[in-house]
Amino acid sequence: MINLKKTDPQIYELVKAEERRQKDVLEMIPSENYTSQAVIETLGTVLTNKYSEGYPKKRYYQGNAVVDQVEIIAQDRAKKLFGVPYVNVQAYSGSPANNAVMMATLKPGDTLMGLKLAFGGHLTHGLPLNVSGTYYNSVQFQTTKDGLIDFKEVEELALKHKPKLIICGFTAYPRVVDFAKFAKIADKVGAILLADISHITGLIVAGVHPSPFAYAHIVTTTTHKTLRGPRGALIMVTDKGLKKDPDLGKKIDSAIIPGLQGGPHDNQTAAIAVCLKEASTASFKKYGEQIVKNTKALAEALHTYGFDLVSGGSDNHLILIDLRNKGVNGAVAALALETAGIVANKNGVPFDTMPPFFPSGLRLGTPAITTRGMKEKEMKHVAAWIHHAIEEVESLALPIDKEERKGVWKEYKGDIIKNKNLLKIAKEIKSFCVKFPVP
Ligand code: DSN
Repeated sequence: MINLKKTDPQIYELVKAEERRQKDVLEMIPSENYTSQAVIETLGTVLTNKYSEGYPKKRYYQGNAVVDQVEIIAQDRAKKLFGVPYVNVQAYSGSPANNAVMMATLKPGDTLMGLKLAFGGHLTHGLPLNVSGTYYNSVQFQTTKDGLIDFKEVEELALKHKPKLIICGFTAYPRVVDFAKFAKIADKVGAILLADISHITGLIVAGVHPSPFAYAHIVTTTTHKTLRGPRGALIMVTDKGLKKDPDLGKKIDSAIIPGLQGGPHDNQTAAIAVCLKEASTASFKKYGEQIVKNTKALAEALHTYGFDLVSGGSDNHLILIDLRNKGVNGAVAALALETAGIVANKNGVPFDTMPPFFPSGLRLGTPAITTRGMKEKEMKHVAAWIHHAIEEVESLALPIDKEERKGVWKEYKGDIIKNKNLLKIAKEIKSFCVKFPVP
């Protein structure tokens, strides 16, 4: 980065600071990961200079002979890896990808169904504040008290509202997604089934999570979570999807451009191609398997410290802790953990009575620390650190009253970031992390 250092030392220093931060802490946000140096190099290439609206061999601008080859390689690798007949690699990220699917399959006012955000769904699965919940008639399902998809409710709602699109695949769901059950319901009402597998793509590639490709009509995924690529997304149409509507691929292409986007980010497309090559290796499969082993080991260890895990454990890469039995709010816990060198995120739990900024839970994931080479043995240390960090803040209960909470939270924040025991854990974690280099 010699040029960046010379031109803009301020940004250079910030990039270096972030590099150090990512090395020194346990990154445990389940949607984050460390991408390879090959992917990072690709993002910083001259491909960023090009405009290429349109699709390979059908562009609105000249000079795209090279970009065409890049995009075709990305498409072919995705088709091969996932066994699909159609893919669009241009969506800027997961939310635009899901928006494109809605634009391709629905008219404004049509009905879609998805899991409520507060129960582990995503913004784009029909949240009333999101475009998916304002332009379309969004019917939302939730989970049972145990945090499991309530298929009885899903079926009842589907039969009553006859949605044109049903979305499954979630962001804070620690259990296997039963794509076959969703497909049965979608087929019964003639709906298109969209599987948004963003969180679990790496696990599906590794064969440690059931695959949606025989069941869904459309599959979307971000490329930067367990798939470990650059930020970006894939929209795939399955054989079942093309059978239902042979024009589905064309409709998605048109929804991306001119519907929602302009020129694709060609450096990102190239980096997606690189990540797909990496994902087709034996070592990627091992990494995917290890994610699940690590999460199970972490869940078991947390359980022994009395943590209440939503659904009782995990089948995938993430754990959702209901902190109410510890008397600690998710916001307090997340800040305590960050101070201790463990980066996670506060999260709602099923039937949470607290607001999204002060939810009752904590979401933790193992993909990034698995990429660093940590295994089951290390998960025991991680659980112990989490336990000790939460113990430090067990006396810091947040008031229910909003105004009262504001003042108390400000005071707690100041105390937490200066807490000597938390800072001591951060030091231990920093030296522990040296043994597990980032890619
Ligand atoms: N923000 C992502 C996550 O953390 O799950 C979803 O888009």
